[in-house]
Amino acid sequence: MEVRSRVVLLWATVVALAASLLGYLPERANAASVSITNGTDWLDTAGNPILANSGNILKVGSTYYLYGEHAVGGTFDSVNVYTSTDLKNWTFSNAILTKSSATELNSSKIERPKVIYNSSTGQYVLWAHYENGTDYSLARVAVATSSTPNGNFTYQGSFRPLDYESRDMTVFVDSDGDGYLFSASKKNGGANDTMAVFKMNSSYTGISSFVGWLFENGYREAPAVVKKGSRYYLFTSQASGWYPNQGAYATATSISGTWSSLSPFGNPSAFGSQIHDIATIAGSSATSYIYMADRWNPLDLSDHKHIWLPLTLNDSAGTATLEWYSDWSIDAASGAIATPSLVNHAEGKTATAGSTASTSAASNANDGNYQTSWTASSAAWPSWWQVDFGAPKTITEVDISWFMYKGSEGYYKYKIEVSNDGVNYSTIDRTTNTTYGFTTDKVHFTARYVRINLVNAVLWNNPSNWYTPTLHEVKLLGPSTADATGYSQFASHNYPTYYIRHYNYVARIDPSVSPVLDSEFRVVPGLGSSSGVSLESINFPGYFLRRNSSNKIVLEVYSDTTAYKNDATFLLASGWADSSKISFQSYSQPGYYIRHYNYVLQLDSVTSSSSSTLKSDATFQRYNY
Ligand SMILES: [Ca+2]
Repeated sequence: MEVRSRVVLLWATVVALAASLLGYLPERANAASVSITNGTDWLDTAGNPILANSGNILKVGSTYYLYGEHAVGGTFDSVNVYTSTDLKNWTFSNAILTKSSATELNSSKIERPKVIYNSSTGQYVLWAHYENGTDYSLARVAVATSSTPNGNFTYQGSFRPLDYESRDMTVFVDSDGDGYLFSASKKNGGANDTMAVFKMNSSYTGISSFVGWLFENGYREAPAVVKKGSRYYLFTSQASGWYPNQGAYATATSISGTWSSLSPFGNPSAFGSQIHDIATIAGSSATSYIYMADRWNPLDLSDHKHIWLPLTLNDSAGTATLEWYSDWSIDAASGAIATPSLVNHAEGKTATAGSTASTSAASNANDGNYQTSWTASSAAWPSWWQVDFGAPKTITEVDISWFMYKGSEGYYKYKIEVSNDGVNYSTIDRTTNTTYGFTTDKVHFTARYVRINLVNAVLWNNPSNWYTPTLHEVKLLGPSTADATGYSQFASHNYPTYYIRHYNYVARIDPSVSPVLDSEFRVVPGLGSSSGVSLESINFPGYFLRRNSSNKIVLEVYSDTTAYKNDATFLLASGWADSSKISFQSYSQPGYYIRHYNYVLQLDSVTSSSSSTLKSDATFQRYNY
């Protein structure tokens, strides 16, 4: 028993260590847990893109069915269904409705498809927003049915519910079996001005009654409904075309109301997404809720991303909270969710800015509140905002919530500037950004100061940028413990007054290095493997020494790729020429070591039979500070 408990303890330690290296809380380490990664292109189990936009998830037995639409050139192609048992690995099952399923689907729009199950008829019923192929004038719903969740659905036609306009919509089956339709409708003369709620007939194939209006003249769209306990939550977006905006929700204890007023959730762009459903995952130990959303690219509608985030519904307060996680995990069997244990090192630290409007302090951009913002004193560009951690922190992700004006949306060209001394800054160039509302950058640096340089904003409808530089929130995420806080220098074995330094992004050895910062490096855990180390420049934080394709050693900004990380990782060995010193073996080129040649650092194969000159050239004395 004693031995067994020690083994268990050891294994628990290994799991906890592995989990902490991955940035996840060690609790709920479970083989069935899968990671959900946002902002990437999701592929099915055959390696093809998951073509299922703005749909929903239905569970039948132990299988999850993911439904969604696929459009080609802006017109309807198919509603597709994928199956999974773990909510991550999706296998294409069928195109349940296609443009060939009915004449009126040949040239049409089918948006926001939702499939529900009617237990009294045993039928699966698909509802969707239907339009002709050219404009949004019809404002109808379409209905199709099937006796299986992934069969070829039989088209039942399209109609306006009780003759009301119906554009963005969702359907909801209450716990008593009653079905409802929520639609962006028209009450006072404007398209989508007011949301309408309808009760379905008992077979869910039509509408039996009008329930009521919601958010009069609020121009809400993208409805999604979930029920927890006795409370209903209705999530919506604003109407702003394909641009993201501030999501908001209302609650009620009866579908007929009274509904609360709207409260915001997430950041001012709903993290660059538009909601389409809330999935309820009822597991063996927990019931969890997944915010399912589309990240549309207004510049290229064929470029679409699935955004799934854990949604927190607070029973006692009746509130909903949505936070961004680039990666998180869920166990479909238990229902348990795990989120990264990353720390927002920016929050509450000393913030300054190039200029500040009187009521919009720099500290508003790192107060943890997405609604408050720092604003510059004038519309002059560029501008900057900076935070001082007070000590070096390791940052692996930069999440920025940007200001946008509805109807005149803009994306930002920016630079992330990083410094250890507040004097010398390195640059992570993001002036190529075209993502609206919310940006998330995978980075890796250890430094004390981070400055966001707001270079320009590009407004889709205006060649001149009239925005005033504004940041709602800057989150600088990283592990609680920094990679390293000191630095090292490395002297050549055979030229002891010559030190490894970078010069014009090339690594070499020189005497009397000026500035001396060029010869100072943080020795941090290897980016590609913790069995090795990586060397991060002190005056160019976020830039590491790496081998390039010519086996030269260069200084290059971190890139979140396996190739970069492996090429920037070196295994420390006892020195070839002096075992009290060190040699650096390339992690990606085993058997190759850093050596100087004509004062420039490169990789060469070194073995015990190598010449003494080569061994000397590949040996260095390390000094720690
Ligand atoms: Ca804020």
